[in-house]
Amino acid sequence: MSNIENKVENNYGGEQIQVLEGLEAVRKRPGMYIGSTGESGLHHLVYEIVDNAIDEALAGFCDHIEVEILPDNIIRVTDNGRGIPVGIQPKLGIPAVTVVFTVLHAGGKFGGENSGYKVSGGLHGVGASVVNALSEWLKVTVRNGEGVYTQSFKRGVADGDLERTGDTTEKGTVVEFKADPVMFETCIYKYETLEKRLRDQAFLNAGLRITLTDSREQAAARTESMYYEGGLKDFVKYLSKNKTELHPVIHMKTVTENSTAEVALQYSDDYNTSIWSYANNINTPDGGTHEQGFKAALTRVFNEFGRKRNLIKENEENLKPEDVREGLTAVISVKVTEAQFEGQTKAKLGNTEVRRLVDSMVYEKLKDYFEENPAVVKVIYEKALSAQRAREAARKARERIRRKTGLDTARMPGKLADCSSKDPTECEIYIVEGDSAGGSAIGGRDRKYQAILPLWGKMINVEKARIDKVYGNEKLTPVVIALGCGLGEEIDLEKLRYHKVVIMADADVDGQHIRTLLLTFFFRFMRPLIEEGHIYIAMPPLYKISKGNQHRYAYDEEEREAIIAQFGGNYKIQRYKGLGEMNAEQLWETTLNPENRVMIKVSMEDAQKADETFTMLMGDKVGPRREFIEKNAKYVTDLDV
Ligand code: TSJ
Repeated sequence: MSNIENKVENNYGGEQIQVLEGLEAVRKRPGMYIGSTGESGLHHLVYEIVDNAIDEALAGFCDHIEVEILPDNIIRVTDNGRGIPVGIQPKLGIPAVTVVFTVLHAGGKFGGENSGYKVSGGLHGVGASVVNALSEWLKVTVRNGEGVYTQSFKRGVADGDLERTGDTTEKGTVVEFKADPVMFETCIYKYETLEKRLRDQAFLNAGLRITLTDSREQAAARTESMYYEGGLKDFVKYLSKNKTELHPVIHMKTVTENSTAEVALQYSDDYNTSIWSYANNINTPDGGTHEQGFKAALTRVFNEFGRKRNLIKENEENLKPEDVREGLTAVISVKVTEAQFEGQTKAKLGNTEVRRLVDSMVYEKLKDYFEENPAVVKVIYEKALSAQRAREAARKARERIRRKTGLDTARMPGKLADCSSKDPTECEIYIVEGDSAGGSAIGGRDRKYQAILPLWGKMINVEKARIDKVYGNEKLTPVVIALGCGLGEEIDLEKLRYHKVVIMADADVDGQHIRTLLLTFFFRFMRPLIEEGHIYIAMPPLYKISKGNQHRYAYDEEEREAIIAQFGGNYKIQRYKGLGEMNAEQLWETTLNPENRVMIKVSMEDAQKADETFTMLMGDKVGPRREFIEKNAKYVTDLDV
C-alpha cells in the first residue's frame, strides 16, 4: 500500500480523503488544470501563484510583489499583503492557509463577502493547490503582523502541520516551490516569458510594483522592477514607443457595481492597428465581447460626430471600421465577477453584458472627448479620412490594373520597348533603371524576343507604403501592366507576357537599392513569379580588358587579373561605373546576348532575404536596425582580427 493511502487510513477523515483524491486527479491529468505539461504549463505555475498575490493588491492591501527565479529553478513569490489567514477553517477544522494549498479551487474564495475581493483576477486560475500538487516541494511563509507561520508540502501532501516559528510586526506571504520534474517536460523557466506576463500585470494594475529577479547564474543575474503609475495609459505609450504619435493618450474608465471597463488609446502615423484586450487581467488574444463593443462604438462615434460637424461631407460615404482603426494602438481591460472564457484556448471573452458596457462607455466618453479636443479631432479625422481615400484608391487602382492587363498592346506603358514575339515562353523583359542604359539596351537588344522597360520616377518603399500607394505608384504600375499577370490575390501566371523577367541595375549601392526594392515588391505582391523561377538579375561586367581588337569582360577582380595574365602586357583596361557607360553593342555583348550573359535566377530564399533586410532597414522600428548594424559591424571586426 502506498504511503498516501496509509496516511488516509491512519490520520484523516472523510474530507481529507476528498483532498487526496483531488490531488491525485491533478497529478493524473495535469493538462486539464494547467493546459499542458510543457513550457507553457510550467510558467503557468508561476502565474497562478502571482495571480493570488495580485488579488491581494486588487483588494488594496498589497503594493509590491517580488518574483525570483532561484538556482535549481526554484521559484519564490513574495508579497507585502495581509498574509494568507492562518485561523482554523470551521468546516474542515484546519488552518485556512492549509486549505488554500490542499483543497482544489479553494484559492481566494474562502474570504467571503467581506474579504475585500470584489473582482478577482484569479478567476481564470485553478488555485494554489494545483501548483502544490505539481511541485516536488512547496513552502509557504505567512507574516500577519503578529506571528510568522510556515508549512511545507511534498507533491501536494502536507509535510507536517502549520507551525508558528516566531513573532513579527511585518505582513506578507512568501511561497517557494520547485516544479516536479516527474510532471513536466521541462523545469527551466524563461526569464523573457515571465517578464512579458508580469509587465502586462504591472500595466494592468497601476501603482503595483512587480520585481522580477533571475539569480540562477551569478554571472548572468538580472533583475527588473516594473511599476507604472499611469496604468493603461503607460501601456499604450509603451506599445507605441517606436511610432510617431498624433496626440496624447486618450483614457477612459467606468466602474459599475460588479464590473469595470477601462480603455486607453492613441493614434500614430503608422498604418497598422494594435489592439490588446484583457478580462480580469487575463489576455484575450482572440478578442470577444469587450473588443466588439469597443470597435462598434469607435466606428459609430466617428461617423455620428463626423456628420454632425460636417467632417464627413453629405455626399461622402461613412467611415468603415478599418478606416477608423488605421494607426490605432489601444488597450482594453475589463473586470467582471464571472468572466466566461470561450474557444479552444479560452482566449476569447464571452460575457454578453460586457459588449454593452464597453460600447456605451467608449461611445459616451469618446464623444465628450471629441467635443472638448478639436485639435485632436482634426488630426484623427485626417488620418481616418485618408485611410478611407486610400481604401477607395486601392480598389480603383486594382480595377484599373485589371482592365489594363491582357495582351492589348495599345494599353502598354509608353516607355516599354516591346518585342515582336507573342510567345511568352521565349519572351524576356529587361527592367532597366535609368535613361541612358535604357537607351543602349533598346538599341542593343534582339527585338524579336527581348523587351526593354526603363524605370522612371520615384520608387516607393513598399514596406512603409499603404497598398494604394503600391498600386498607384508611377514606377511600379508600368512593371505590373507590362507583365500582364496582375498582382496580389488576383495574380494569374497564365497571363504573364514574358517568362524571363530580368532586373538590370548597376553594381553600385544605388543599383543594389533598386534591386532590393524590386525584389521586395515581387516578393510581397507577385510572389508566384519568384516561386515559378521567372525572376532574374542581370550581372553586367565590371571591367573591359582590350588588347588590339580583342576584348574580354571581367565580372570581378579575380577574373580581371586572370585575363590580364593571359594577355600579358600591352593591354587597355576600362572599368564600367555604370550600365550607362556601355554602348548598345557592348550591352548586347555583355548583358543581353544569351550566349555570353551572366544572370542569377532569383530563389525564394534570395527574395525572402531581401524582404527581411528591407523590413529591418526601411521599416519604422529602430531596434532591429541597430542590432543589424551592430552585428554586421562586429563581423567586420571579426574579419579584421
Ligand atoms: F497562491 C497563494 F495562494 F499561495 C498565494 C497567496 C501566494 C502569494 C504569493 C500570496 C497570496 C496571498 C493571499 N497574498 N495575500 C493573500 N491574502 C489572503 O489570502 C487574505 C488575507 C486576508 C483576508 C481577510 O479577509 O482578512 C482574506 C484573504 C483572502
